[in-house]
Amino acid sequence: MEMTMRWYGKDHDTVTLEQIRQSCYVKGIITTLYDKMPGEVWTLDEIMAMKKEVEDAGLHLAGIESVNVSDAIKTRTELERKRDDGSTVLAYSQDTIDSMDPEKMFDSIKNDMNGTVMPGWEPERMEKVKELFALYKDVDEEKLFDNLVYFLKAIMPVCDKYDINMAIHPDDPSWSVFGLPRIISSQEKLKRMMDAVPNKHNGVTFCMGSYGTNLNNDLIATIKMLKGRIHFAHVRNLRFNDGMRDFEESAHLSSDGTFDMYAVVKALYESGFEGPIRPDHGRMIWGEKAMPGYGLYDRALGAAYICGLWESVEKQAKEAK
Ligand SMILES: [Mn+2]
Repeated sequence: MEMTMRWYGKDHDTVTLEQIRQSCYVKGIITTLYDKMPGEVWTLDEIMAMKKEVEDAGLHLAGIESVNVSDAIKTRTELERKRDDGSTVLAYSQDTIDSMDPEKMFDSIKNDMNGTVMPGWEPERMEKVKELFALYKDVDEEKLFDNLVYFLKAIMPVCDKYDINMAIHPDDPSWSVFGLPRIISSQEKLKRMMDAVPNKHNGVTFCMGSYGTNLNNDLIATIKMLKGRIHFAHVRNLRFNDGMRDFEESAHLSSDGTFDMYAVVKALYESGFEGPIRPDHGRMIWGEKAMPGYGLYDRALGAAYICGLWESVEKQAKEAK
């Protein structure tokens, strides 16, 4: 595996490539062309410039996240929930969602961004949310699934030719919010998608923080089922409070959250996973001011922890031979 960190580009991110490199644990960068609108063509020059910028900083361009094929919206209801130790975390509460209309939620999120703008959440785009909901009014799960399969089948010849791995990110959270359809949210639904386009280049991003939002999803069984089809992993813990639908993104450490991080890293290793891993969102600690979830310090701690787990799992497997 290659340890990576998501980077929002020098115009958006508070973290620099130089800082990421100095973490020592992180060797790869996950980024994208952030100013591209859905459907806009990426020129070869733009792609090569992005690659060069990362390589000039002594790092490797490990993957693209995300390609803007849709106005995907991610939902956390609080961006700065305070914990006892003074750190802040991203958190989600279904009660909050149920009592809110989407537009108000976007307003409250806008005020909570530490002055940063998260790509995809620009005010101009948020103003289009109404149109987006209207667009999805007649799209149910079956229709969305058919559209996805059509898209994947159409791009597979190009993926085969250039050996490009597609890695769809799961719905987050793994249940329907605001009545929008959810099709990548459980082991069963994942299997259906993998079987519909049975090509190894049609793979998934194993995002613990998303599949894990539904405690009925068995993370280890899902990793085993997806053997050979996981091309990217977001490895992160969650802590559930008060039932199943209120959680916060805890520290990566197993003992701080609900999941056994060792078991997940071990399952990834045993499935033959060789792709990039990123620590995903971090808490905001040590007074850092950054895009919620994307500060440097706690993600660096997460990267170090996951590298430690990986080394341990790998050495134990080799010793057992
Ligand atoms: Mn994720």
